[in-house]
Amino acid sequence: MGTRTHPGSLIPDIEPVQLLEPSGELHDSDQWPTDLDAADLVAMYEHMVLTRALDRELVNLQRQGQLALVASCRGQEAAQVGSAWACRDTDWMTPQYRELGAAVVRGVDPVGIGRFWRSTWHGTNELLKQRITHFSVPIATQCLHATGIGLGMKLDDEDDVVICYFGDGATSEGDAHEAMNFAAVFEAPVIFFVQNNQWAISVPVAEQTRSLSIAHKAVAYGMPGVRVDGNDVVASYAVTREAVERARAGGGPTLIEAVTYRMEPHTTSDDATRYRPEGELEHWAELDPIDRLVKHLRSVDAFDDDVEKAVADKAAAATAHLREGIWDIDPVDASALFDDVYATEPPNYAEQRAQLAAEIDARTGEGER
Ligand SMILES: Cc1ncc(C[n+]2csc(CCOP(=O)(O)OP(=O)(O)O)c2C)c(N)n1
Repeated sequence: MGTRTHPGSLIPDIEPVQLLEPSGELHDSDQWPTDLDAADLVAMYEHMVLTRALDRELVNLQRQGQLALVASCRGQEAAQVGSAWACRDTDWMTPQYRELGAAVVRGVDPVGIGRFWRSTWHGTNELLKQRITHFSVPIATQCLHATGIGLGMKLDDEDDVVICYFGDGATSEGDAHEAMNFAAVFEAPVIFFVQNNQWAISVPVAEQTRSLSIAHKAVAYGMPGVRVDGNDVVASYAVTREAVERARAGGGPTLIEAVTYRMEPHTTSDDATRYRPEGELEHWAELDPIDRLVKHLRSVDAFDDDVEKAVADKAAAATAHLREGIWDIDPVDASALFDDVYATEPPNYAEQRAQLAAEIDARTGEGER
């Protein structure tokens, strides 16, 4: 441990890696091998469409009063699907709250995500079975979890890795810096995958940092940093795969900045017209990640009406399952708040549990907890 790499060799290109052009043309690259055939690309298309359909359904359900809040990932499907595609099912994911696409690749039941946005007490507990930690609303706390999990796996001689998702806004939190510094020093197998979607609620990325890019911050930690076109699913996959392979082989962490755009407001509670400059949405709509992949698939005769319909049918079935699942969510006992926090509960827990129960009973009447 402790070998230092010359900073000059770590400085990332400011121009993001792009393999799939907005025109749909796909380039080979010696530096970023892709090993994806047409069937893989159709499968990635399917997961991106599934993500977009579920995302829209979540927003609709929120509008109908079924969910408390939703943070849409529309526009970020390529960054999420491509990066998650580079991982295997035993690798850990530590998401922020906008990572529906990564979860879809892992094959999670979307009803679990619906439960989270419905604000039932268990949040995204069920995702832990699939090695996805809770959707994290306190931004950047998940970065510390990622480094801790990664370091633990390294000490146990496991060769799984952690992909840590966070946003450009989260890079301003101390937790993100501590996590990246610690991971680099101890060569923890973590991929820090920042989706730079241009905005942290109403704060533009230009007001978030004076760095040339977010990827450039990697130089100071002594780890490789890469900027990638986050609307290019092939490049997102390729650069993440390279980082995953390095981490799995004991080469430590990587910082990836996926340059993308949040097409919806920050959440369903936000009014983006208050801060989004005129024309910005239209500019990014031209770079839509799904349209781009479709252009390519058409150009290699891997896409037609039948493919489109088959995928649309699967997406319709998945959204119907989500909608039905939302109705079936049982109310949860509020005292579950205390479960799964400590292996051995501290003595004041029983007292606090009883206090909460008494307060709820006083407000709602016995039995309505
Ligand atoms: C620790 C903490 N501080 C502040 C907030 C309030 N907050 C919620 S979302 C957000 C911006 C996050 O921006 P970014 O990380 O870029 O993610 P995005 O929402 O754009 O995906 C902030 C500051 C929070 N949730 N947690």
